[in-house]
Amino acid sequence: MKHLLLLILWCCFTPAILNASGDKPNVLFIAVDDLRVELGCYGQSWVKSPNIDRLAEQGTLFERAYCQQTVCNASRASLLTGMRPDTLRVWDLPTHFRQNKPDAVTLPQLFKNSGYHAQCVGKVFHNWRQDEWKGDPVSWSVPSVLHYNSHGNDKPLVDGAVPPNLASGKNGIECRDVPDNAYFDGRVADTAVETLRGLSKREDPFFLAVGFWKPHTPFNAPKKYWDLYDRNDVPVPTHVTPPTNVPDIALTSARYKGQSDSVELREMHHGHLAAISYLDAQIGRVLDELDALNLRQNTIVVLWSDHGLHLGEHGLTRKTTAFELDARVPLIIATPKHASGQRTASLVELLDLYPTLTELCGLKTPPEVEGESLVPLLSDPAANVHEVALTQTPRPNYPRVKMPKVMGYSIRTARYRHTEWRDFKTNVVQAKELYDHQNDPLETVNVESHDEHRTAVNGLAKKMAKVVTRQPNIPHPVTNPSSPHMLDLVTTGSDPARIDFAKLPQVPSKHAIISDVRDRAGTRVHQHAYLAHFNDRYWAMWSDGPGVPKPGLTPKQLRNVVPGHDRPDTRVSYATSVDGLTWSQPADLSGPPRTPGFGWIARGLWVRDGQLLALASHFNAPGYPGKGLSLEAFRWDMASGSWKAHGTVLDDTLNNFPPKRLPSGEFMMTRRDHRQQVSVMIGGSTAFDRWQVRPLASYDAKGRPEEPYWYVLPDGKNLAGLIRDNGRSGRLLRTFSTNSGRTWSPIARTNFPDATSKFFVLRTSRGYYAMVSNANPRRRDPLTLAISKDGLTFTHLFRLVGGRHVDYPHIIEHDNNLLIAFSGAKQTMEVLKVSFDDVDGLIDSLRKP
Ligand SMILES: [Ca+2]
Repeated sequence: MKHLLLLILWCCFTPAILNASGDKPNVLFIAVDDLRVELGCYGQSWVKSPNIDRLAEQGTLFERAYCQQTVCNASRASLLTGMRPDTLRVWDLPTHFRQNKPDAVTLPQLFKNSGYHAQCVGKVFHNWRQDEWKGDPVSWSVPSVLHYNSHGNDKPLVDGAVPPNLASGKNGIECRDVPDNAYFDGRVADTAVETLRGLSKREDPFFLAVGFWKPHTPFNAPKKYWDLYDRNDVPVPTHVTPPTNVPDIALTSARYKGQSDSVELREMHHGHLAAISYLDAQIGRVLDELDALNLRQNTIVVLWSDHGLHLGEHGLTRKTTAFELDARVPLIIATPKHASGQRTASLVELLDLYPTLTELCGLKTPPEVEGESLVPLLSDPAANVHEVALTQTPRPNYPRVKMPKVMGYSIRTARYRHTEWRDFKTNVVQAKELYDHQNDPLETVNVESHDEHRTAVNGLAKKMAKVVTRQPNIPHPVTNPSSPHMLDLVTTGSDPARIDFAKLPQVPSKHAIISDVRDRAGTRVHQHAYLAHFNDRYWAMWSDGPGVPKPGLTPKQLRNVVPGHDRPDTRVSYATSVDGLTWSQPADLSGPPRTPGFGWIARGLWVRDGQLLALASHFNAPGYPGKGLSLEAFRWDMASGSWKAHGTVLDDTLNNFPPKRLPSGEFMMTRRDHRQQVSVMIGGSTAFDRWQVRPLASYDAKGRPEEPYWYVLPDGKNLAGLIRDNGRSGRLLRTFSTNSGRTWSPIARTNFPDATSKFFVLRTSRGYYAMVSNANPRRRDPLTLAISKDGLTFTHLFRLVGGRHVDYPHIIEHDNNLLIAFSGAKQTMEVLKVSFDDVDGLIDSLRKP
């Protein structure tokens, strides 16, 4: 009855729901570059910005809006992903946010994924110097246009001869009598107008981002915009020296050392105003078109600038400071549903735009988004969403793919700006600033040490501590390879001691036994499981040798006790299966050892050049040390249906897992030699036996590295190497390579628990990394599955199998399943078949609400 009622309700309401989604508002998202708060609508009456002023009258103007970082790339990446620069680890120009957060869902991408047509005209994502990415193509429904270039390339494009430059030409300043579309922004406006006309005919709602390049330097607006101003009336800054008592670190090397009223400074400000008016005219054309197409009543218009600018003030030119002039930005939001002509003095951050727009359009905000929705302020401009607004800037001010040495964190309250310069590694405060905007709006005196502000300083330090929570020491292959951060579970966080191995969520699976010698009373051993899928069949291989029963135990007890192993005459066996669950009878692969007293140890299946190779090391038993060690290959001969000796892969080698492709196209695998030194072998592409050996780690290093494994990180370039620690630290060790395995960073001990037994990591077709290991440092029980999105930090830990001794896992992926092989008490060869949908279901069930 209840279901019937639900069905009736569903039938009644579905058309209404569909209709409602069809009424979603459009978004016109206007980005401008380096526009500080210098506009008519912000009270600077000398600025001619009639179109932006008109937009402000139609919507809500934010008087205290602040960017997250005072430089293009970091500010834009933060706004467009909804994450702070420290979360993204993007503080410079060359780093693209997807290098660190490959799965970030950007604001336009979320709209695209929610049924919107998302399109980009002009500079929206920072892109220059990120040639590999050129914006963020996955964010948009169609390729971006006019979005990728350098400001320096914005030279006049006209028919015939270029009219003469009537300005000085210093720093690219130009005043030429050319049409608007001689420069980038005129063409951006032309294209945006054209695009709006096309979008007005579509059924689906749109998210149109229009990114203008001005008033970023060079100041080269067409002459008619220069003519709007009389140079003699152009206001120039009165304070062209650094604030009193300012710490050096607050300044940058972009200094202005001239007088407050020099010819040079006056021209610069004239050019800046002309650039603003030129920008304003282009924005006006786009807004006029929106009105002409009757789209305004269903379109939300947002205008923002990525950060501010200095033009002589404080003796500085350009940006990347923590001063108000760089941190504060114009922000206007005009919606059809909220009152027009509103102004709010509430503190807001550009980070807030993401959740504001999702709320306005009825979309679900991703949990990673760190801003606050500003919708309450649109309804009530006197409301508050933030106690403080946080802006940051690193030192050096352009760190270029390196970790910043110092970070300037600056908070703005209604009255004060308080800045702390902190050592980025230790978090120790090196310098402080305080500006009292009530008495000193131009920030001319740092009053941090003034007695009358003592109480304010203490309160601000507390507020700062609240918003600048110390980020975990997040790993990065280039900027932070020594970080220990590898475990950060959604359930119990980063402390491995908090993991309750008895209570891990169980992964559903199908189970099968390939081979079982537990009825041999500990006289036989099965270990070192390896899998492959080749020629429509699953293949398994393992070490199969004599065992030494533990004395004094009954045959029943011996079933679950690991026998002595790695004895002479150990051989390699194999079996095959069509479905991964029903296996053929085990059969001999290696034959007897070639030298008396030696044995074979299984080392993995390698599909190379359309052939299936089985790798096995020939070793001097017992154990692996000693001369005569070699890695040998066997080849599956299809014609005879048997294994043939194929030759020596490399002498003095015990690899850990079969070779895998590097980004360079070569193969690589990790190895140990007979002296237990750990290295990588690179090559294998021109011939199966052609390799170069490079050191990975040695016993001289910290810890006792053994059984390493490696994989390519999501950036497609850098490698992570994980190593178990035979020194019994109980943690996995980690190293990174940024040059395809040729050199590796110093080994760091991570916070990921390790039972000092073999483990394996697979990058799955679902995008995440799956690691199967013995994560319980106390015993080889259970076998666990750990999941990581970025290959650096593992966020989920599940139980695969346990209640007994289990080890030597290997995983492969085939046909939407994981097949996981392992050994039980070193006397069985077993497999688990796990469906990706079940793993996804487990991950979803642990998602934070
Ligand atoms: Ca900028």
